Amino acid sequence: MSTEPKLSKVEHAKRDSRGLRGGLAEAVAGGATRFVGEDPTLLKFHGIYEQYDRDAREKVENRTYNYMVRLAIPGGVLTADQYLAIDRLAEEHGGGTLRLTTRQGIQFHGLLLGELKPTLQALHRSLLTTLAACGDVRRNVMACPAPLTDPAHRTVQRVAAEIARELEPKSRAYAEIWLDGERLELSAEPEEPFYGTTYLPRKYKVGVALAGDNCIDLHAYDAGLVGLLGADGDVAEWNILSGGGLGITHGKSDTFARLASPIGSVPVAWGVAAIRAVAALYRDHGNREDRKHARLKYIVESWGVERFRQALAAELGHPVAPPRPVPPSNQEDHLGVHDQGDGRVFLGVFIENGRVIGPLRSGLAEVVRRFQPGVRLTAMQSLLLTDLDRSDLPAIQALLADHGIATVERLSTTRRWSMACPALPTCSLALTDAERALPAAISDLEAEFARLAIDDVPLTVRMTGCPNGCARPYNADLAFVGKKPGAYHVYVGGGLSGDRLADLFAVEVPADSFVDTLRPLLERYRDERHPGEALGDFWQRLAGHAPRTLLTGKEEALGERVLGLQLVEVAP
Ligand code: SRM
Ligand code: SF4
Repeated sequence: MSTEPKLSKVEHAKRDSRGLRGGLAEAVAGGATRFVGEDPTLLKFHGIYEQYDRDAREKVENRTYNYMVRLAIPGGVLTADQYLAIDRLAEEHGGGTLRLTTRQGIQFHGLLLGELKPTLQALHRSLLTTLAACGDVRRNVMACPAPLTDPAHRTVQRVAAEIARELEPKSRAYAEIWLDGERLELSAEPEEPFYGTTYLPRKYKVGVALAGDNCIDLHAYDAGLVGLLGADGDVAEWNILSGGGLGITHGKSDTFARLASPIGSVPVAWGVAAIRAVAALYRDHGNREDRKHARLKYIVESWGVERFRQALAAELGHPVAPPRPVPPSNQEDHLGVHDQGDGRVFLGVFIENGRVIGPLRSGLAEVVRRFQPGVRLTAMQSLLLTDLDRSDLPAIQALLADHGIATVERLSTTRRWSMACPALPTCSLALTDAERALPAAISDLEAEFARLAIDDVPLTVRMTGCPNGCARPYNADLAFVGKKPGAYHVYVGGGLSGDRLADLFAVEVPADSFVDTLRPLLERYRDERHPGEALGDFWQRLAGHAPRTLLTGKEEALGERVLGLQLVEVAP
């Protein structure tokens, strides 16, 4: 009997794709209206997803397919010209809307097949790419977007860009299919010396942060670097994190959300190589039979930290010391006005659920056109206008106000740190709404938080249309995860530090019952919280168990049980 693993269908599709080419060029050149066979799978490596309008509820044979296009923007850094080019494309091909993502990327929705090539060409002319924004490769590399001029922040941005380059796919298929063979640096190297013909087992998400500052929510990713500062104020060493990931399947106890573990530490010069070495371990040891268990987190969980550290050191060819202790981290959202450190300021603008549309879109474009700021995307779906003269702020703020764009001072604590994924009608995996449902749910929560006078402490509220975790619900103070049309599992107990997972609080709660379901907890929070204690911290104290780093798809809902208990005082 053969002992060869039975590779998943996607593994065959990658291997047989001739370097991600498949039949994509023929479909584009031949004026097809949709891609067929394995081509939609290959398309993802080019940053494109096939979708259809789920609101139309059409039978499969009647569906019109359209395409979501995702940009990978390392560290979320754009020039004014690049932002304006993206804005123009949103008008021409994206149905008048842009979507800022939870990983400092941007998406267009609803393109027809014939619009893909002109869109990718226009992006390329602006030095932007969709290559590897999706697919079984390193995804958009994240880093703190604040344009602070101290050496450590500059290092973090530089290293994110280096990792992005180091692990960029080398296949020339993207240039051939979409850019008529043109490429910024047309390479004579063999294709994919690192990835090989089957790439990685699944996506590989990476971020670069500084100790104490986790604005990119690093614990949710496959791998990350946490910079530890030396005496000169620059990064001297990196802690390496590995094995984070949030996707679970409802009802399946063998799928889990997991926070990344601190694996070890290396000198600053070894950071990029360490992330490449983690990718190599993943490439060589990941599960290629069952895509539900193929993320790196399943390897780290089964090997344990010690074995993973040893394997990493061997792959890297350099010792990996145990991880250094780091201070507790916070997630700065960078909204409002801040000094950059070079005499200029930046302004963080809240974008609800990342959706840039209508007057918000035209207002932002006008500010960018007139004042030519840099634009940086946050990991919370918002954006920063950078390199501004302080004297221009009143005019910029007046222009934003004219377009109805709220200043940070006017946001409630409930809305300010909220995020939802796109879900319906574009996402083919959505079980229910998220982006369209969260604003109303936040309004209900805002009213209840104000009534109970508990609206003074920041908290993260997140919603997704399914358990895949795209808006990172499982490490939020409060989260709603779609279970079926109109109903959500409710989770409580994460927080702004992003370094612990929530508990399942209640199951299948209709959106209009969130407040009623949460009221007993919120009333106890009002009566028993410590000064400044966030809702997630309070829940942890109430539940009295060790903070979770693992959350499976099949958990007991703890709401009623915990609320029936006496408050447990946990030593600080
Ligand atoms: Fe995601 C799949 C949207 C961040 C976990 N994600 C999808 C797809 C492409 C649906 C699909 O496969 O057909 C969604 C497209 C919806 C649409 O209509 O636009 C989608 N994910 C998003 C975005 C746009 C959500 C947002 O509100 O911004 C984010 C794009 C980021 C980017 O610029 O690259 C996005 N996705 C995430 C995150 C959060 C993060 O990485 O910070 C996660 C959880 C972390 C993780 O990866 O574990 C996440 N997305 C998933 C998963 C579950 C993966 C798993 O290991 O189980 C899927 C499903 C899959 O891959 O099979 C998925
Ligand atoms: Fe789609 Fe689910 Fe991701 Fe939301 S969490 S975008 S519904 S895959």
